[in-house]
Amino acid sequence: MNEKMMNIKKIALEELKDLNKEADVLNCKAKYLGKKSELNELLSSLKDLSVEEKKVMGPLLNQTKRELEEAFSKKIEEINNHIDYDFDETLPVYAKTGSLHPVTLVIKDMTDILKRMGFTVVSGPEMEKEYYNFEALNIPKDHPARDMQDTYYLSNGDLLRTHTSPNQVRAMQKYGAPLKVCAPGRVFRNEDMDANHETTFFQLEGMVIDKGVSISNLIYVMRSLLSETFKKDVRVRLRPGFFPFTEPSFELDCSCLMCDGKGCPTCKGAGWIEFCGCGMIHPNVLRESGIDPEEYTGFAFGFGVTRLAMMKYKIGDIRVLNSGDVRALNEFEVE
Ligand code: FA5
Repeated sequence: MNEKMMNIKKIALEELKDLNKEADVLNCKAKYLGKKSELNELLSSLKDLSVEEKKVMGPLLNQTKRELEEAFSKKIEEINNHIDYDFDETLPVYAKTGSLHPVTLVIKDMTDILKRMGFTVVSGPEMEKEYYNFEALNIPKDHPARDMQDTYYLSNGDLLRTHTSPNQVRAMQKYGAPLKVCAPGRVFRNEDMDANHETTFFQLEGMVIDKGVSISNLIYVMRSLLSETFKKDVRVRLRPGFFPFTEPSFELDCSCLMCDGKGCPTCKGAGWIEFCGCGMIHPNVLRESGIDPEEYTGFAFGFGVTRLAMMKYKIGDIRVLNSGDVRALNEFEVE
């Protein structure tokens, strides 16, 4: 029996060696390991052996079966890793060409509009120092305002920026006053996700510092920016807000374009979507960055660009934008 078993193994492995198609390997496997295979017959005839013989042959037959199974699996894996594709290079390509992401398009539109107004585009790191994200923005350690934005801290003591406002400080310290800059970028917050909250989203920061800058300048820039971005009139409302780095502070809401302000799951029934925080730059922030608040004033704003993209392209759930699902993103009419 032992000799027969060794012989079966030898022939099976020889035959397997020359195969290069998965179907052939499977046929070969059925031949040598299937129900009607010689090896299976040997296994069935174990019952006729004496107890002593069974003790020897049983494990040997099972081991041979396992070894052959492994050899067949290995061969199939090898074949699948080396598939030669036949290409017909003359066939026409019907694949859809790529398109820009809705958020990318909104950022491009908004920065183009701001550039026409004389703003310079600047940027800063996504991994940020606490100093730029908080301290220099008039949010010292243990200030309750730190809880407004749940922060991802890094093991080296830095953090993932929770907003694009650190760019205000970096720009003021680099360029001084007068200043007119905008800074789009990705930000991160450890928040619960829902239809209009993500943990990773985009903001667009803007700031203007000069002599005699006032709230009316802020309102003018915001209004022009929004009407040009949406290419139509959108209903907005400004309400008092609180940010430690601006005084006075405001929040700007846009009438929900998914439901025309009637209330829907996207705006959670409110009819309004919060778009932006803004205000006049706090004197402490100007001073910290070496600008004299007696001489200069300024305004700053931070738009939630991902929410703007939702409204512009009528995307009811913010999570779709980060899903990376091309089929979902292709559904939106993006010019
Ligand atoms: C800020 O982040 C301030 N830095 C904005 C600012 C800049 C104020 C300059 C004053 C001067 P806030 O946390 O409200 O503010 O976020 C700004 C906008 O980002 C919101 O209005 C909203 O449109 C968007 N936003 C906030 N949290 C989320 C989130 N989890 N998912 C998607 N968008 C969000």
